Amino acid sequence: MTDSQIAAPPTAPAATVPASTALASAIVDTLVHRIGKDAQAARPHDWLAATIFTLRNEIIERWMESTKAAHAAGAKRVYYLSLEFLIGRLLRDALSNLRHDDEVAEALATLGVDLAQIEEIEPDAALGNGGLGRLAACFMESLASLDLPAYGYGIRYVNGMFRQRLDDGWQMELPENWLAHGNPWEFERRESAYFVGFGGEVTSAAEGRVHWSPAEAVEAVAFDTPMVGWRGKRVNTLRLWNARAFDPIKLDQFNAGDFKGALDGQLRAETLTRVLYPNDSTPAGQELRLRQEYFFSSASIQDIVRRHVQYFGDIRTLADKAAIQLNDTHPAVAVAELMRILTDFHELPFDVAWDITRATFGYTNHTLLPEALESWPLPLFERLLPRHMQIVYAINAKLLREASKVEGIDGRAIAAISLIDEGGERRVRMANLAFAGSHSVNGVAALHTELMKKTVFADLHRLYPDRINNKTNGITPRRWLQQCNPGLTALLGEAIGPDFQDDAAKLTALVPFADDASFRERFAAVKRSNKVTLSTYIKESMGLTLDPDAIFDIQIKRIHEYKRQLLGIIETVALYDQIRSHPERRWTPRVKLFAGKAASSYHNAKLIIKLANDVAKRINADPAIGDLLKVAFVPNYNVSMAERIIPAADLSEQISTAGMEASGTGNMKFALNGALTIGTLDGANIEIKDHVGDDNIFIFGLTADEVAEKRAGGYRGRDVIAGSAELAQAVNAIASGVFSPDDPSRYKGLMDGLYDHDWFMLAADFDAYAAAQRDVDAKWNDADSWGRSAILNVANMGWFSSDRTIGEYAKQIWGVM
Ligand code: GPK
Repeated sequence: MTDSQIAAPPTAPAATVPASTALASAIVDTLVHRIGKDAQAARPHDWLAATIFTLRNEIIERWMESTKAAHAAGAKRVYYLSLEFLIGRLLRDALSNLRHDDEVAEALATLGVDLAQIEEIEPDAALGNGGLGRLAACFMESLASLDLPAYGYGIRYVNGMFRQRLDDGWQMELPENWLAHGNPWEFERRESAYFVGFGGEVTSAAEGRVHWSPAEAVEAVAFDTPMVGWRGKRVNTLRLWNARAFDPIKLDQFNAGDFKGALDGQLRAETLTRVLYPNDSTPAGQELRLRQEYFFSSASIQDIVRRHVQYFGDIRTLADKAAIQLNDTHPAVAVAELMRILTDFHELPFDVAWDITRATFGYTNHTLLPEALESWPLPLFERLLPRHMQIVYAINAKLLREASKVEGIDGRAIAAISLIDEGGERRVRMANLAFAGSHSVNGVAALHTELMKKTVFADLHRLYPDRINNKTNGITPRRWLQQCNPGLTALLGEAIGPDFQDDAAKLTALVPFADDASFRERFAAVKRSNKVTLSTYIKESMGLTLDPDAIFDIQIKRIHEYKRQLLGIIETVALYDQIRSHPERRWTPRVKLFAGKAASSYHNAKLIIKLANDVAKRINADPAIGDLLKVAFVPNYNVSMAERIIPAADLSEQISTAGMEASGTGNMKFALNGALTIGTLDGANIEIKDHVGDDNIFIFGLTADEVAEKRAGGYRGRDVIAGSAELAQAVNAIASGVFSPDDPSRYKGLMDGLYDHDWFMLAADFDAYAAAQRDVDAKWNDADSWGRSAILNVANMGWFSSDRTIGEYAKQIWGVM
């Protein structure tokens, strides 16, 4: 055999049509027949829709296969109930997971269309506020990637998270209409519709049976979105409910000339799924919110029960075939809803129903903030859900009977365990209901889980000592490394091969490269190139020029006092003052970026946004500072913005008051992309430190225990501020209007708060934080040391893949692996 014989391919390639050409004609065909436009008339949105519809065909086939396979295997299914899914864009995710990105880019290029450009116009599906909602989205992706049959259940909000505009530095909230151009990803399932009732009364019938006749009802209609796993291995369903009136128009009223009244029911129903409450870590407390919670919980439980009975026949085996996870307490009423269906419809005895319910549910807690614990005024709960109120009482009676038998549980503990808060206005405690109704209750990072046992759930934990467990959060490395940082992904592939894409734990193969000078150079070049890309965006969108060789120091997350954006701003002001006072010193150039939304009713959070903007305005315009310090507050932070910013970060700010951030997940995204963390011993920062190593992270400040001690010991910010010249100078400058000459007293109250209570221990941590920042400068100026640490961060962050997290849930809570 000759060489030329070996080399010759068996078929002549010239005759076959390249895949991209076939794909291009498929896209044009979709454009013409589905969108109704030809290539000449098509606008970018039309190309986007045509591309998605074309890709969808393959997704649908895999989707059906996945569903059939689970059915044929009689598999147990996972149901993730969440009032929030912060999905972001789907096109790049689906293309990348199906490994079609290059092919589609090529096909579109032959049509004169730039894939990157049409990816940019896809709206973010922002059906969530922050970390909790994004976690749900990462979990959906990992469930599919691990080939686990799973459904996400939530609400199809017409208006998701608001769009943030800054007017002279003040946050303005504008509605975000993500459905304006239609949503090519969703499938309306008119056949999957359920009756959801509210109000009315409960009557007793024969043989102790009860009958609830609701005063009003809406129909819940399913909209399904495919969730594509890595390599398209599996496609799961995200099922979002839309509310619809049964009787969309009252014709008699309409004919009588009452047009508005005729459409009342429709409007009332639609209002239910119209908007996401833009609160993060604080309950909304309004009746509409409780209606939303019950609406989606009821529809989801009905759907789950229907599927189980259809596939398996016997309702008593529900817990063997269904694991329902409650994402925080927002769906906790599902516990009472399942009890209602098991007892009122399937006529199971109460105790049997209770055993099934507890075996089916798991509950995840996401915060210890006492103000965030959801509870509903009892009269409201009873008026809206009279049958559920009875069930809650019955569960409570059983719970308190059990509790009273346990040694060491006294009257105080009983009151704390009770599902009803009897102190003052009586309220239904949703966290206690979720805890009692679940076989597993988990926290989201090791410290958080320990604090759950010691604080909010101390008494329930004494009653059920085996129930609380930890599942440290994770992030999907597909979106948060491969898709958002193609440069780094390619470099990693060259160094360690492609295996890390299938198993993020394999990133540890990168460890030896930290000591390879030429690799460090290439790694630094990728980071620099990402910084240039971000700088271009900031220049175009905000008109601000950034120096890509400065440290990119970034704090992006919801604005919350406990997250301490204010600490970052005050330290910026202190640094500004130092540079001005000592221009002769060799300062390390920095870019400080902030971004995040504030709940519309959160006064201090909005004031902190304004302060960041005021500080930026003054510093950026100061000729004495030049390029040494630039500050920007980037408007309208969302998932897509995070994907743009995180790959360009050098320094990740994770500076919450210790004990207050349950986990954090942004912290994981930054470290995975090679940023070093400056942070407190809080949430998952602790575990990040354990993984990346003490030399590769900047830890500062009080521990959670020390914070608790200080709070108990009459700590006063005033005393600390008096003892720190730098801090006093910065606080006084802000308080006296240096940054707000148009309204000198604007920040007086905010700064007074630091003197008077300083609940978040900003003053207490300031000096340690400022010192850590100077350590950052020193390390930055030793490029080898910085580069080594950055690489070791990437190498050791694989454990924080949401595949690992979901694997733990699957084995230890759901029993599906
Ligand atoms: C916690 F309680 C809540 C909430 O209402 N919203 C929310 O995003 C976050 N969270 C925590 O604050 C983060 O520490 C955590 O990483 C995230 O949930 C996911 O668990």
